[in-house]
Amino acid sequence: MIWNPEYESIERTDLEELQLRRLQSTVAWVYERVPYYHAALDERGVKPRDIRSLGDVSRLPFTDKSALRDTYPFGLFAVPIDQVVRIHSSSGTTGKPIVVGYTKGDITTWTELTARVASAAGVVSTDLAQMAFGYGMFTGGFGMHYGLERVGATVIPASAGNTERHLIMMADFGTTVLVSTPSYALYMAEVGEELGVNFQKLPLRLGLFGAEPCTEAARREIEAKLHIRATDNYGLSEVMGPGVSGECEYACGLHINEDHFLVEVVDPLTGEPRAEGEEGELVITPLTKEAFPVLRYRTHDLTVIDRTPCECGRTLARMSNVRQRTDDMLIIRGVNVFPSQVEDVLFKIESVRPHYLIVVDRKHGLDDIEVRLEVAEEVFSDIMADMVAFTRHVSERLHSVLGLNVKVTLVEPGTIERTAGKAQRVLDLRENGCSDV
Ligand code: DLL
Repeated sequence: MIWNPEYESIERTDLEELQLRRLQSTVAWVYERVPYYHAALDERGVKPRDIRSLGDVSRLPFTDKSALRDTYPFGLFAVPIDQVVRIHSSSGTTGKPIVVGYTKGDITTWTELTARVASAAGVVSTDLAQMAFGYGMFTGGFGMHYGLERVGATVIPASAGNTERHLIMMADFGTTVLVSTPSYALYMAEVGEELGVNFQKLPLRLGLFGAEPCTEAARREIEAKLHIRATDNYGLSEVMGPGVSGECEYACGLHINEDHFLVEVVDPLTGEPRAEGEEGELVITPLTKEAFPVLRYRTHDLTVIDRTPCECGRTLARMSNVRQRTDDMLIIRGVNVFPSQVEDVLFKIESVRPHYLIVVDRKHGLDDIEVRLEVAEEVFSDIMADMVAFTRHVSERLHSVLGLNVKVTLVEPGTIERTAGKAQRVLDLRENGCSDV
């Protein structure tokens, strides 16, 4: 169902007019209220009145995570703290966390946008939606919660973790929708299998997954194991949280809520625009934020935008599923490696389970890459030669794609750490220099 046809199916020319008006107000809003942006715009010689077309967005400065860190905690807020009704924060991997704030109006907008995402995925008012995102500083739990309630679904605010309790509630309450990261859904499937849960018999029918990449193989595995339809939705704290984009029933990209977010795709190195339909880094300018508006936020997420009409009737552009970030890239002995490339190879091999860890280390000044891989029980055969052959096979496949020798270590099912949140696929021991000799 289209939650808000007036906007989700808006004529593109009307949309662009609306976006321009909103962009103009946003630029004026930050210029007047946020000293950081006042200075950044002055430095570029740009005044709010200079924004006369959507193309003028390129005259605005980019914002990177560092600006949020440097102004920690509230330096980029555009309203006094007494008008802020909620804050969230994202820890990231290094340095200070970033803090984002919401006015009452922002919460209303956020609710509307997560309601759209839930509705596009297929949630209806008779659904029982079980939340397995954390309620806390992470935007996932609260963000999706409000939207689901808005659609009229019954929300089960179970939060992240305590997998057995999740499974019990799922069966006892007759949960129909699961909201989580895709890796946690896989973990639930695994624990469920161990506990003898028959997912086919449960009313569970739909998954709203987001907050981390999900390969096609992982999606298929979730669908097969949980007997549900899996959908993807995307967002980031810096521009709101979940609610930026989500798949409709045609699963051909994620519809971006363009009336609230102006998107650009740029060359990650130069910041220059990429041609329509080319992959690049997604840059987002929220158009209606009050407390925490940012200009041209560099997401570091790689995607392709498709503005052709979708069969569902929404006119909003679609972004392809985000598989990798520009800052995910590992450089190993001078070779560029994206974790998603490794994952693609692994998931094409039968008997490989969707749990792996890439370990990068430096020994005697040389980088080493190891893939620790969980495989099905039957691969752990009594015949050593079979295991050696399997390991060699995986290693050769990785070599043919990456052009690197990769040490492959088979580990028993269940030994790679599971998390209730975002999966950690890479352990880079070079960063802290622990084993550099
Ligand atoms: O992960 C917001 C969110 C919560 C989105 C729940 C969807 C559902 P952050 O913790 O700030 O916010 O992390 C944002 O996570 O820049 C992407 O790299 C990644 N990410 C989020 N959604 C997806 C997705 C939330 N569907 C960062 N596919 C983003 C791939 C995703 N990556």
